[in-house]
Amino acid sequence: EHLFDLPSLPMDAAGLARDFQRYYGYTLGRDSDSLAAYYPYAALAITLRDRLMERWKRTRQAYDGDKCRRVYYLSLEFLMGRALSNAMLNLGLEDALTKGLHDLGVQLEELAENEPDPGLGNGGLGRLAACFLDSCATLQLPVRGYGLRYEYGMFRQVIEHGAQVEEPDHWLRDGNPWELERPEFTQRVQFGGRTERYLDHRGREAVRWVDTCDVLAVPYDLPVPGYRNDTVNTLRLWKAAATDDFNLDEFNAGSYTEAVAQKNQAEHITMVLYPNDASENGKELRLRQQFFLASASIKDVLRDWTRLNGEDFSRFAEFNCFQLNDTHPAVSVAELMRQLVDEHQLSWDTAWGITRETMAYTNHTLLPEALERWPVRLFEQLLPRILEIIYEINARFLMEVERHWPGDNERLRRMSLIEEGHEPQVRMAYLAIVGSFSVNGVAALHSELLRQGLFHDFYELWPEKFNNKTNGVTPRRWLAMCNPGLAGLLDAELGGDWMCDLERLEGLAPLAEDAAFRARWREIKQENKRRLAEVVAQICHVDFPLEAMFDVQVKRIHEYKRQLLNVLHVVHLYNRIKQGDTRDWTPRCVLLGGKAAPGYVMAKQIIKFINNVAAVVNADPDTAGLLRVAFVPDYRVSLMEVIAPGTDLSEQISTAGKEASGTGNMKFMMNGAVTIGTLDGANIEIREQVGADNFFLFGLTAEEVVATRAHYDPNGIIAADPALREVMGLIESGYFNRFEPGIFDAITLSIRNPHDPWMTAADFRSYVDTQEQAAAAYRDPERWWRMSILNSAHSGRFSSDRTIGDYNRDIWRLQTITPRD
Ligand code: DL6
Repeated sequence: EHLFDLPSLPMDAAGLARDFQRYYGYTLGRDSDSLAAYYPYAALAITLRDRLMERWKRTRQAYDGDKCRRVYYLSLEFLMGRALSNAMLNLGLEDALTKGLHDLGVQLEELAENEPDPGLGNGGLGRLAACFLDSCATLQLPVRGYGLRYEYGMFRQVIEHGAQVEEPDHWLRDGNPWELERPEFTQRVQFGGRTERYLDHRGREAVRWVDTCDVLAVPYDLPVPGYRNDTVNTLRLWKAAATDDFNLDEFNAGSYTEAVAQKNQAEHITMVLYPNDASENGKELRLRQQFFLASASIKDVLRDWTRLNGEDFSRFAEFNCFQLNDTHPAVSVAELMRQLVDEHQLSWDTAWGITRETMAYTNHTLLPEALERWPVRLFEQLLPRILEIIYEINARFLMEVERHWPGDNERLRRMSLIEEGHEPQVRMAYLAIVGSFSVNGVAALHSELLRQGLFHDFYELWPEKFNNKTNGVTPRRWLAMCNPGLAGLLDAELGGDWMCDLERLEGLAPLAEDAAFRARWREIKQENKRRLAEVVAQICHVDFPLEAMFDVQVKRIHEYKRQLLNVLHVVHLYNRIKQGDTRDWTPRCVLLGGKAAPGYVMAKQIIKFINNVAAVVNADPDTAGLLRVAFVPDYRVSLMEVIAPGTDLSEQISTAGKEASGTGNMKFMMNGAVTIGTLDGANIEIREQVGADNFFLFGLTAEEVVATRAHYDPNGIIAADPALREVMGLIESGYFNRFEPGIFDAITLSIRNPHDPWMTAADFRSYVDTQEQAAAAYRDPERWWRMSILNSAHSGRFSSDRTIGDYNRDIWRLQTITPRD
């Protein structure tokens, strides 16, 4: 028993400094000859991890002791960002550590910069998962994340001659001080093989999956601290490892190299994150990753269940809920069925009842190309038992459809989990819907479009399953941590703890009328702009004068997000400068950033186009003091932490009906940026909150986009609008690619294409006019800073604490659990 009785650790400056020194000198064995900046960071990380460790254990014990209902958030992506500052903030140790380290001659801020920024996600969906975990811990909800421990995260983006080049990101090279390997909870995951019928011990016909190639799933746990509340939840990431036995077989047969090759194949599963955010790419390895996550995580949960309850599953659904982050883990529906039926001998009906009461599915996209389908043939080879189960689910489901709509064969074909055709496919979204009790979209418009469009048949069958959960972001990272200047002001004006009750920002609204307060607000923004300008100067070698309006669009590069529309506006401004039309000019610094999926040719061309335009604009002396353009390479969480606080104008300009929600829009708003945007995703709710006067709205609505499609005539629009005609003329003349003829032809052709799904030309005029209004507002500082304050003031709704509260009220129904001493 004494073994488990740990003494409490000191939380004061001297005690922290002592531990830091000990880890640096003893545990890591470094001294003055070690020049690597990594080790001081690692020593501090261990110092903090120790402080989390006791709380982590107590949280686990509280959950076990209470035998409470729990949620498992299954996601192929968790884009956590750096852990150190977050742990420091949540433990309330910033001041003590700054002092303790200062006494040792170490600068905390510099040291924190040496933490790698783990990129285990593509963008919105992965970062949302991270914000959710933060909120769950802060709200003291028993939620565990399950994901994959990719050896290589999102690629590092380098820009060479204006074009994206991908470099591997070996983020684990120096180790990861935050993770705790837990080999004792290793699971075994099956692949391949065949199925076999047999009679079980009760003489009932049963199925087993045999002759499989197994892979081990080794868990690595990461602590997820709540904000100053002693709760530390867990993110469990699985690493693939070869089993010893199959190595041995090969080895004994004298095929050493083959044995090693098989080991490599097993370990490949968690080698790399697929860098596609909005298109499925059908690779076998990706399906392996999905099943690996599903199978290991469900086994982990069932192991825990049987440890406490034996083989009695009658109350399983009451105590467990799996939230599927998009369709990536949707194979979990079939895998839970398989484990319950084949491994725990439940009847089909009992197992199906449990599955349908435990699974909940979140959809994150309306783009048809992002909807996952897997070839039946691939399932047959890789997961033969899972395919049988999917067929059985489908057969029973189609009987239900038939009962509801007798004789409606067209509907049966539409709703089937199997898309027939020359290469039959499994429709993963339908599997997720059929197997879940809840289906949600991530913003009001998105959820409505799911009900009325993509999932309409299913909505007609089960209207009660469908609901909306508007996204949110954590105000700890996205305000308190990344914007210390503003956080200090909020502390002073609103009292502490606003970051746990973000609606309290409403208290800022009356202050927007106070000139002295506006002046302080402006000073803080200017300081944040200075920080951002420093980064831009350092990385992009472009000078951003602080009095200019900082106009920012950072997100994945995708045609539907319309970075092109932004660049057309830049070219228009440039053209005006060249024509001497600079009356009432607002100096502007346009910053863009984002990664293109490596196989997405058009997105890569857009990056090249942005960089070429930037080079021409910035090199032209006529633009001095009027216009600057920069593309910041390798956009990632830690960069956004500098970008959001330093932004004046937030660009949220997707084609209406295409962006499910957006979450960058919320980060900018919280930090006092004003949005220029379309009526898309959560923009609509942002505008509702802040009021139409404090939001620059432009463009077609989702309905108008659909209605315009049949008679869309971009060439007519271009011909009729002199400004757009000149912009297109300039680009088509090769002005931005003098020595690279033809490289932007695909771009201009796409804008001129009557079938352009993103309708860039259609929104150009209203975008340019609205940009002009934004520029005019910026020239009126009192008006601008009022708008800026009101944006922060009304951003409370977009705290992920509110979102998680909504999930919990409608879907999860968890009790809060407080760890005890
Ligand atoms: O819900 C998080 C985030 C939304 O804010 C974005 O609007 C949406 O594009 C993104 N979706 C994806 C695509 N994933 N899939 N499938 O990242 O989700």
